[in-house]
Amino acid sequence: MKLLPRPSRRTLLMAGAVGALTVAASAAVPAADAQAATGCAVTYTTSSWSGGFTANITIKNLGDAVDGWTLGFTFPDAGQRVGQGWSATWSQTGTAVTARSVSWNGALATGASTSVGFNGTWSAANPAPTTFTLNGTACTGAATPTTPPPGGQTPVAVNGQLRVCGVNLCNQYGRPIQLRGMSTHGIQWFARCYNDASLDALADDWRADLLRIAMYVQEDGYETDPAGFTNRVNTLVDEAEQRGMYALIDFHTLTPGDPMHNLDRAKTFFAAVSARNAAKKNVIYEIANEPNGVSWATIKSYAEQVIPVIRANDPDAVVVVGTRGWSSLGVSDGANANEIIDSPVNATNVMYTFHFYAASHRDNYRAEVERAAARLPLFVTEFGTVDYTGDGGVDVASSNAWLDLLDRLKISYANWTYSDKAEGSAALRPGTCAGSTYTGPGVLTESGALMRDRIRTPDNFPTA
Ligand code: IDC
Repeated sequence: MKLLPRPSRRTLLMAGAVGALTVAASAAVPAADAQAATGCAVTYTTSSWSGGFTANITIKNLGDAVDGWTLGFTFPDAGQRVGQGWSATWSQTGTAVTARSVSWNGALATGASTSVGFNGTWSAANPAPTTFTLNGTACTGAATPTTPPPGGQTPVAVNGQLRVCGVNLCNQYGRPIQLRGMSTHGIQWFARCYNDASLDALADDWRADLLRIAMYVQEDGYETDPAGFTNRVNTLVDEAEQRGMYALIDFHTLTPGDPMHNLDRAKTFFAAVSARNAAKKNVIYEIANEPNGVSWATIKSYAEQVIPVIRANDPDAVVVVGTRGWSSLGVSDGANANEIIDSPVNATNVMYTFHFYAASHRDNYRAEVERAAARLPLFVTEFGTVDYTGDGGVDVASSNAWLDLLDRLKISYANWTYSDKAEGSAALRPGTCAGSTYTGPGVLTESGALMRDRIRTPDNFPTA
């Protein structure tokens, strides 16, 4: 697991429930999550008679606490059947048997046991099953050891508090770095995709440095429940921190495109998240996803009103400012980066957003990014391997041209999206988030496979 020894999840969340908005700590605890350390021991005893038997099974959880469990095993003989069962919901397909926890025995603390059983029938023979699994982990009697990340340290442990130096994002040693990671889809729609198992996969299997938390403001997002969405964002900041990943808090304005429409909401939201997360080193603030139909002067004015709210609480955090024409540096509006270069935001430690969709935005956009990158600190907080609708086929050649450019210029990026939406930009195949497996063959789309290959290459962060 890509994590250091950490305090318990519950303690962290309770400690974090402060700030301008009061939130219920209990609401921040995700339900039914798979845990980092897994392990279990099972005893299976039977009393049998001709054609029938009773099985009593004791399950001991040797891993982290679980909230909801599934026990699996396979009957050795084709004639063995589960009949009436108790203390679990039983099902059988062929010789494979599954028992799911019920409401009163789903929560199993580390070291805790619970007993279940059933009456069954047999024909030729009635041998005991040899292998059991709990939430997918084989019950070998030992907790699965957590493996340190490659190199032994997480991205946040190596790089610490970030700041802008010149046109670069720099780490605690003042050296330029590039963060590579994934964006959530809208957390109002895809909350099920962000759980312990999926975030472990992002940190450990993808070796991502960064999780962008896309909190839409409209479209059933923040404006419908400010306290609830603030709480959800804070929880994901903690989840990223526990895994040593940076968290990019995205105030996902999109429609309407004028960020001033959401100025008051932005002030309220950023006051809350900056107060609550001020002491953390892993937080970056993205104050307006994609301004559109609006001038750079208006975006700049918005930024100069929101940034002081953040700085009042969290003076040293990096802030990323959206740009004209859906964060195209103005190119999609027929302009270019000169308007920003000529009139930058009046604040320090600020970067500018550039977004692209590889099948829609090609050479002329790449040329402008390369030109602007010599003058402005840029952060690609969102991009797709597909077209600007977020759907369609992956443009492999254009995606690789973009990623090669960003790598060369050390421009940080987050790919849209780490979700299982049925659209080309999603990294996970549809249905993935209904299960508990986020690694291995079968979970990634074409876009996901391409992005994982790019993101998991070694970072080689400078340490001096
Ligand atoms: C798209 C999603 C799509 C969703 C739509 C609704 O991919 O599933 O229905 O938003 O808002 C952006 C935006 C981002 C878009 C994405 C693809 O920041 O919200 O997501 N995109 O259209 N800018 C350019 C493309």
